[in-house]
Order: sequence, then structure tokens, then C-alpha cells
Amino acid sequence: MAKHRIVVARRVPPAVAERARREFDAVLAEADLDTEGAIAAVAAHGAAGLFSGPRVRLTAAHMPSLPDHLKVIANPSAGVDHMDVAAAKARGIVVTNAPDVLTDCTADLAFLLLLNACRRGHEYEAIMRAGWRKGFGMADLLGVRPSGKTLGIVGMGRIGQAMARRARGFGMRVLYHNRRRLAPELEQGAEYVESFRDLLPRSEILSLHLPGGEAGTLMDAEAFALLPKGAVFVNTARGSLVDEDALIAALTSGHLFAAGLDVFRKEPDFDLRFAELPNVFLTPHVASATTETRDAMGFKALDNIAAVLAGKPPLDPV
Ligand code: 8YV
Repeated sequence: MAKHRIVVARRVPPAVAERARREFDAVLAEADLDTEGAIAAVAAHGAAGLFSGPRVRLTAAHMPSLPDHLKVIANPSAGVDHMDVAAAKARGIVVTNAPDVLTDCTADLAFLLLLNACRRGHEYEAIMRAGWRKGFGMADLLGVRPSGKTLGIVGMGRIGQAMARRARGFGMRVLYHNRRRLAPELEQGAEYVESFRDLLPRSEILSLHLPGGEAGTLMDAEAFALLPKGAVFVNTARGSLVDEDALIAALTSGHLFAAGLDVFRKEPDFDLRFAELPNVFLTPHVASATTETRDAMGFKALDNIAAVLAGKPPLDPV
């Protein structure tokens, strides 16, 4: 049987490219395509499947320009806030994502940010790379001890739960806010706080684990002000959840001790004021960036495309 024609609109790891070529008649982009580039490639190659990415921002206005031969858009990410899923479905196109496989890596990176923010990772490293050679007194360069602190988790899905498990290993008390309370066996010993506003004053460290999009700007000036003085803020979810002016003000005034950030309102050209702040630990949206996880995310997208083009239900419908 002839292989299905697909467009892979992103540069992918070698193992994913190899599988795409083996199992499909795959057109692989040499650089990440943007929205227009992806639509043009799908049309030019008569593709039935699109392996998409965050630069392909398909809005409702783009739907009429998608050709009828396109049956499935597979996102190798958990988040799908870069596209209008309802509009694509209304156009008769199946949309899938890649949950589960990036849970542990995202929680690991959130913890890396948490520890570096609490323990001044950026400043210590900068001192070493500048050659050190200067004594620091007993009262100098002191961080915040994570163990014994209360961590507030906003969004207790798979990643939030994985974060709670890690926090317990570090001797932290964990609170969480979620649309619904979880079944006790999923709570990881964390305490449910029904109101987001009530969670904030109790969270010495706050970490976001909810999808972007619908939640809007959750962390505004009022929300940051409700955190206790000296709190630490961690974001591996989405930059759209945060009013960055308010965050910078809270970090500059000393209301927040520090922040650890992997995601920004604008990416990759993030607000460079963050880079000037010593009390921020920054990473370039890399929570899922390990070989194991990126391979698994790519394979999931290919598995979803294969299922749909074989006339079967998708494995991860959105
Ligand atoms: C990135 C992510 O999208 O899965 C998500 O929602 O934010 C990340 O994994 C990454 O660029 C992978 O495509």
C-alpha cells in the first residue's frame, strides 16, 4: 500500500525523522515552518497529515485555506494554545497532542528552576565563571531553604502531580488549586485549596502547571501582592498566564525573593529586562528538551497521524 503523504513542519530529532521517513511519504522541513509556510507545504505536497509546532498558529481565519486532503494535525506538545482546535475540528480535521510523555521532564525542569531560584543558582554560577577569588562572609549570598517550605501548585494535572511528588521528596508541604479536587489517590498527599486567591498567601513557593489560553493572565499585580513577602515563583507552563510587568515589579521591589522561568509572553524574543535581574533563573522553553522525551513526543505525533490515516480513532484527541 502506498505510504501516506505528511508534512513535518518542524525540525525533529534524528530518530523521529527516521521513523517519519520509514512509515510515511514524509516531507521534512529543514527549519521550523510558520503558519503560512505550513499551509503552503500541506497544499503543495497534497499532505493528509501535518506534524505541527508552536510556530504554526492556526486561527479560525486560516481554516478555509487548509486543503480538504488534510485529515489530521498532530501536535508533538501537550499544549495546543497555539491553534484554534475548535475551528479545526469544525473543518473536519482531527487534532491531537502529546500528553504523558513530557510529564516527568517538565516537573524535573520546574524543580530545577525552583532549586536555582531558592538557592541563587544564577548568581553562584556567575561568580564561579568570573573566577571567584573573593571571600564571602557567613551572612553573604544567602538563599532560601526549600525543605520545610509550603509549595503551592496551580493546576494539578499530570505535571502538577509529578511536581507534588518531587516536592514531597524534598520535605515540602504541598497545597494545590485545581478546577476540581482530585481523588485522594491522585493528590500525592497535597492539600486542596478551593480558591486560587486563598492559595496565594499560603504559598511560600508557587509553581504554575496549568494550560495557557483560557486561563488568561492569572498572575497579575494583585496575585503577586497576595504571595507572602520573600516568595519564590516558578513557571514552566505558559508566559500568557503572567503579567510580566507585575512580575518584574515584584522581583525588583523585593516582594518576591526570586523566580525561575522557562516560559515567556513573547518567545523567543523574551523581555530582556528579565536578563538584568540577578534573582531570576532563566531557561529558554526547554522543559521537554531531553532526547528521550523529545523522541517520545515526536513518536506520539506520528502514532496519532498513523491511526487517523488508517481510519482508526486518534490516540490523543484534543
Ligand atoms: C514545547 C510545550 O511545545 O508540550 C508543550 O506544551 O510547551 C513544549 O513541550 C516544545 O517546543 C515541544 O514542541
